[in-house]
Amino acid sequence: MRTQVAIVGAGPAGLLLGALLHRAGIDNVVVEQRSPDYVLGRIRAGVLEQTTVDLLVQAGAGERMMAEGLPHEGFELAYDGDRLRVDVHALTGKRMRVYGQTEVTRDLMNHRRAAGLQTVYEAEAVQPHGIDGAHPHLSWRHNGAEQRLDADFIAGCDGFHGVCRASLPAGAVQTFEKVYPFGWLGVLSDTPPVHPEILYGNGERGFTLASMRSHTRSRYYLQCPVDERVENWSDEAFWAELKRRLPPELAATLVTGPSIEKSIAPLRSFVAEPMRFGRLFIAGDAAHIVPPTGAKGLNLAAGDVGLLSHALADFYGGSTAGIDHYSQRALSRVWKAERFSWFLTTLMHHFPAHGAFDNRMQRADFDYLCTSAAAQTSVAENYVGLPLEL
Ligand code: RFL
Ligand code: PHB
Repeated sequence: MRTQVAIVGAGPAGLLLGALLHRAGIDNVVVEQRSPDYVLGRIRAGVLEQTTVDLLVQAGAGERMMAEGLPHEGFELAYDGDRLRVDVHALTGKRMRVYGQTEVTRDLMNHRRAAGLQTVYEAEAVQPHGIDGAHPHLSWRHNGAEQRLDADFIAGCDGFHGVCRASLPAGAVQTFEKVYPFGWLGVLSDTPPVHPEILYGNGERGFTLASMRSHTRSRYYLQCPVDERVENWSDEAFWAELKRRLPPELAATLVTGPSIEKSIAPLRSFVAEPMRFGRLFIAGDAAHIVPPTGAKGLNLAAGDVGLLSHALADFYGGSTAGIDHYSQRALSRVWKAERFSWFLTTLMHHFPAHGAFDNRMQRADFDYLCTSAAAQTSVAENYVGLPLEL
């Protein structure tokens, strides 16, 4: 088999890259280790930045998102009972859109099928080869048979635990990491959201997040110890703790019901540099992880593949400038999103090791935000997403 770009991973990064390349007339094949149902079963992101929305529309996969996604013009921060609404639209002229990662993935899968593009699911032992030369290829096993895909380039969109970054020679990549001393326990339920906008709360009992997928489906999170087990949390226990952490006026109106998904995610910041090695590019969670506070992970993945699709289109148009600058351009955006996610995580969580001084610093940060238009504008422009400079 031969193609122009071999894409490893059928998450949002891989599928969006495939759709954008197809739009640019560049042939591609996606190779994924899991089944389509497994990929669709992962409940993750919910908030799309303007840039991600624009890329999905450009890719030709944005129709349902534009019809069903909920436009959001602001969000709230609550700190020990005090509430601040950040009016993102008034401060930046832009808006977010609430639309689940599952739906983004489903739309991109359907788009790929309708366009007749090839996707290999349940590929075992995927391995990139020859990235130092001009003729790289991928190998894998499918139903016991060895398979090979020759390509001009390989795009590693295979997530944090993927094979592409892991297969690079030691010393070729520098990594930066911070692990936070807590995780997020998340619940999805078919109940109306407690608040029309996304609300991040911090207080004595720790962080909480009230989000949604639609007017009838809620998504809530609670900060929990890093070694917490989901089996320890009945639905009743979750709702009771959420009520204690929400501002009392919201807790009083909370509608509860059975959970349809419950899981725990650890929080980490991670960056691998550079994002290109010869004929291999890495993009999305394969190259970087942000803690979910600030909703940057999926959006960064979309930004990376937006840059990469332009770089590859330039290459096939006769210029190597785009691929030569991909890593540096992507990382410049990535580090700013890392900074913002770390800032919002630090502001909105209870840190077990913090002393009285750190707690006063946190409170001062929140008070400053409440009283400074400049500080609110900075938060708003980062939350809605920094522009993609192509
Ligand atoms: P993915 O989604 O992990 O997809 C990678 C794909 O590669 C496959 N794969 C392989 N395929 C072949 N061979 C191998 N050896 C392979 N190894 C792996 C995997 O099976 C998978 O299908 O990475 P991608 O595409 O880079 O997308 C990144 C996003 O999924 C991630 O950043 C977000 O989900 C993060 N995130 C959020 N991001 C936002 O922008 N907004 C949010 O509101 C938001 N909320 C969240 C989140 C992540 C969370 N968790 C669980 C980590 C909330 C949570 C709780
Ligand atoms: C979500 O709805 O899952 C969500 C919203 C905002 C975040 C993270 C996750 O910052």
